This record gives sequence, C-alpha cells and structure tokens, in this order.
Amino acid sequence: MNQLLETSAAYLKCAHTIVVFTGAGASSESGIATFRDALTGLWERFDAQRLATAQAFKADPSLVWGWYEWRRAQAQSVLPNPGHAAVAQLGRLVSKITIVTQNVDSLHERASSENVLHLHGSLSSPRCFECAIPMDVPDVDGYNLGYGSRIEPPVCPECGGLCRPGVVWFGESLPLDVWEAAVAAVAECDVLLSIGTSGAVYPAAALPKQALSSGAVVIHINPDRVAVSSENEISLVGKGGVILPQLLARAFN
Ligand code: BV8
Repeated sequence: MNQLLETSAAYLKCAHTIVVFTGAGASSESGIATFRDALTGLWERFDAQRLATAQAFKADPSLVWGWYEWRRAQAQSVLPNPGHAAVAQLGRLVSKITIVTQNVDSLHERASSENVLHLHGSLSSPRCFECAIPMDVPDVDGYNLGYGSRIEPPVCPECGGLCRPGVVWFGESLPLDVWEAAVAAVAECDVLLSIGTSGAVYPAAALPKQALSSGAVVIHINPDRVAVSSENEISLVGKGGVILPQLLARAFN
C-alpha cells in the first residue's frame, strides 16, 4: 500500500489538471449514510431507488418531500470531513481542479472548494415540479424530522404546482451543461481522483474509464478494493478522510 501511495503522490505532484470525482462515500465520514453501505445505507433503510424517482413523488409527494427535507436537514447539521478539506487544499496547490460530484450535499463548497459540478443536482436548489421555477429553501428548524416524516411540499406561487427537490432522479437526464462540463474536464485531466463511489450509477460511473481512455491516471480511494484494468489505474484501499491527507502530505510537503 505504501508503494501505491508513493506512486499516487508522484502522479499528483506532476499533475497540472486534476478532476476529483466523488460519491456518497466522500460524505460518509461526515456522518451521512451512503446509498449502498450494507449496515447504514439508505437503500437498506429507505429503498432510496424507489423514493428517488418522479413517479414516487407524484404518488406520494409528502413522503418523498419529507425524505429529502430529512436528508437536507441532516446534511446541514454535519460538517465537512478531512477528505473534503484535503480536496479543497488540493485546489489551492494545483493549476486547475474540477470537482465532479454525484453528491447532493454542499460539503465540498462548505470546505471551500470552488468549481464544483453537481451531476445529480443539489438538496439546496428546490424548484416547482410543474413550471420548474426555483423555489425558496424552507427553514428546517421548524421540522421535527424522523425517518419517514411526511411533510407537505410548498406550493409554487406562480402556477400552484408542488415544490420538488433540485436533484436528478432515476430516469431523469443529468443537467446537460453540467454533464458536458464534467466530460470536458475529464477529457483534459492528467489525474482523476475517484473517491467514495461504488460506480453503480450511470452515466456518472463512466467518467473514470473516460479519463483512462484520454490518457489520464485514475486513482480510486475506497475502503473496498476497486478492480483496476490498466497500469494507469490505482486502487488505494481506505477511507478518503484518512488517505487524502496522507497523499497530499507525500506529494506537496
Ligand atoms: C439517466 C440524486 C438518461 C437523488 C442520484 C432506466 C431509465 C433511465 C435510466 C436508467 C434506467 N435503468 C438504468 C438507468 C440508468 C440509471 C442508473 O444508473 N441506474 C442504476 C441504479 C443502474 N441512471 C439514471 O437514471 C440517470 N439518468 O440515465 O438519464 C435517461 C433519461 C431518461 C430515460 C433514459 C435515459 C440519473 C441517475 C441519477 C440518480 N440520482 N442521486 C438522490 O440523491 O436521492 S444517484 C445516487 O447514487 C447518489 O447521487 C449517489 O451518489 C449515487 C451513486 O452512488 P455512490 O455515490 O457511488 O454511493 P454508493 O452508496 O453506491 O457507494 C458509496 C461508496 O463509498 C462505496 O463503494 C463505499 O465502499 C465507499 N465508501 C464508504 N465510506 C467511504 C467510502 N469511500 C471512501 N471513504 C469512505 N469513508
């Protein structure tokens, strides 16, 4: 592992353009459950795939809205972890960095990362389900939120439609401008750091392979070993909040 860490640090030190690609695992050390974590994952406790769809919202708006408001309140109540801080520090050390995240929390921004692309949207940008105008983010302090709390979604002042979370649901297209910016950043990067993703959700999961085919080095950071398919791909086994600070210390100190 030490040799892989040294090799990864050497790649990082020489890189001019970096993409940091994050999934739910990057937020897990802040205390936010991942989707597929066997013990605490939302899939197990909430069947996230069923709830994260427009169909579910249409069928039961207050359950789906309540679930997202619970998640938003949780995300607001936790802090960025050392992995988020290391990514922000990396942004101050290299010429060009793009953060491409699948996460809908704002922990990268709260760790002072800039240039964050949210492929799957954000909990902090709700909009009208019917006319799509942006709507105000309700004050969560008034919520007494437990798992499965139903909350009536706010009503759109323009058209009377219901407020929906500003996330990309399964079966919905990713925002085209965000996706195109992510693909362009991946095509030109020297190194892609993939942190905390199971690679289960497309098209996001295709980005590390796109980086490899463009000649970049891809470094995975995950407690689960990631199968690698080329000499330009490295799997660092461990938590992002532990490995990233070690990686930066070796590369830049
Ligand atoms: C699309 C927002 C084109 C919502 C999310 C039928 C119709 C249409 C499309 C499809 C279809 N069938 C399949 C598809 C494609 C579908 C898809 O990929 N499905 C999967 C389930 C097979 N994709 C889509 O629908 C996408 N749109 O294709 O549009 C289109 C449109 C219409 C018609 C046809 C085509 C939209 C997908 C977006 C879904 N929205 N999020 C919400 O959050 O509620 S996805 C959701 O999964 C989250 O964003 C999450 O981030 C993401 C991916 O999961 P991960 O981030 O990887 O998290 P996971 O829990 O899986 O893994 C965590 C990892 O971290 C683990 O490996 C763990 O070991 C590791 N870890 C744990 N702790 C740590 C750690 N790593 C480091 N450090 C630690 N401490």
